[in-house]
Formats: sequence, C-alpha cells, structure tokens
Amino acid sequence: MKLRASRFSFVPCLFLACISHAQIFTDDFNAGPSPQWSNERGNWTAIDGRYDSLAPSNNPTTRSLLPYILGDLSFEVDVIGLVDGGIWVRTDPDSDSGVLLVTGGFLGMGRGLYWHIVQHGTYSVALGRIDGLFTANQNVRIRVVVRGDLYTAYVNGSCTPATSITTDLFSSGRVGLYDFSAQQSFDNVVLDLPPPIIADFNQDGGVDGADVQAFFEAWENGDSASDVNQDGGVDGADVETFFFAWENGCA
Ligand SMILES: [Ca+2]
Ligand SMILES: [Ca+2]
Ligand SMILES: [Ca+2]
Repeated sequence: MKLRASRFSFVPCLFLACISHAQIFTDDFNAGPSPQWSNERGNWTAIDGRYDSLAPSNNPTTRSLLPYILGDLSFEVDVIGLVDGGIWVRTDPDSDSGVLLVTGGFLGMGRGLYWHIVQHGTYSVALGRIDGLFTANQNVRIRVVVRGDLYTAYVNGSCTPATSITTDLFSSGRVGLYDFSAQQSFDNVVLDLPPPIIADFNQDGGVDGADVQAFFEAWENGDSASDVNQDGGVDGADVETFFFAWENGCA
C-alpha cells in the first residue's frame, strides 16, 4: 500500500499536549536545593538560584543524587558555564557504580560530551566521545534518556541524539549531578519517565519510511503498539500523532 503524510491533517496538540503525565521531580534551586539531593560528595549548595559544588573534584568525583531508583528515565538540566561536570544515571553510590555523562571534561578543554561506565569506583575510558558541540562557558540544556540498555544524550531540545552508548551492566539506579569546575553550575532539573517512542516505530534508531510501514501494519491490525497517543484506542488520532512526530524527526 502507498501511504503519504499529506493524506492527513496534523494537529500539533496531539503530540505535545495530549501525551502528558506528572514529572517525577523538578528543582529550579531558587529557594535552595531540594532536601532530596544527597550532597554525597562536593559540598553542594544553591548560589543565585543555581546548584553548584563548592569543592569540585574528579578524585573522588563529586556527586549529588536523587533518591529515586529508576530503570528507564529522562533527566534534563541546564548546564551553566559548561566546562567540566556531568550527569550520573543508574548509579549505585554504595558500590560506586553507574554511568556518567561528562559535559566538557578533559581538564576543562573539552567542548563536547562523552560517557564513563563506572564499576566499583573504576572508570572506563571516554566512550561515545563527540567534540565541537559547545563553546567554552556556554549555557546549554542537556537531556539524558535511558531506555533498556541504551543511554542517549540530547542538546538544546534537539530530536537528534548527540551521543549514545549501550551497556547491560546496570538495570536501574539513581540520577544526579557531577561538578569538576568552579565555573560550571546547574539549574532547572526535570526528572521524568522517557518520552514515548512514536516515530521510530520499529525502534531501529532512525526515523524513515520503514517506520511508516511498521506503524500501519500494526495500526491496521489494531495492535495496541499503534496506540501512540496512549488513549487506549487505535484510531485516526493515532495516525495524526504518528505523522506529527514522524515529520518532525523526533523518535
Ligand atoms: Ca534557578
Ligand atoms: Ca525506525
Ligand atoms: Ca490512541
């Protein structure tokens, strides 16, 4: 069968507003940090409405974690004055293990992102390294999405991953922040479940015609997987939701 996006009208609210749920945690630090932050290492505090370590270090790495133990998740934060720091995910502070996304790094000379897999305090080499994303001291919004064994980072609201890694070492853990810079600080944390996968319907990492075919095969069979607006039914509204995401290239 031939399918064309132009057959359908698109209603932006279907994707942006009609799929929503409560966020797990947010913090803008304007009234001081939430008491839920562990402030485990680095003497973290709020200064001018931003979260910052007063003793930034990579030996041992600073860490302030939230108490939620999560598998799949989305963690977003404004990085202010990006130099060297990062985001912990699926972290177990007791065993000093987890995944660390580094923002900048390389003694403050890095202008990109990379990952460490940390096992019992031992750090992997830089994984998934991508350079040239930032200028020094830039303010950027970073989002880490974890689904299954896949860890993906996005910059400034882009639908296109900046870097990703896979590992099956950690099924769940805590999220938090790392700071190794007197300059870098953090703001506007949003912890949530990962967004639903809509346009990358066959979940192969790309958004293309194969996803249209896969979506309609499921949709014509009434498969609940094609209930992409998550309203419990499979109908034309799902087609509109699918194509809105597909046209915008968002997974
Ligand atoms: Ca703030
Ligand atoms: Ca796909
Ligand atoms: Ca539906």
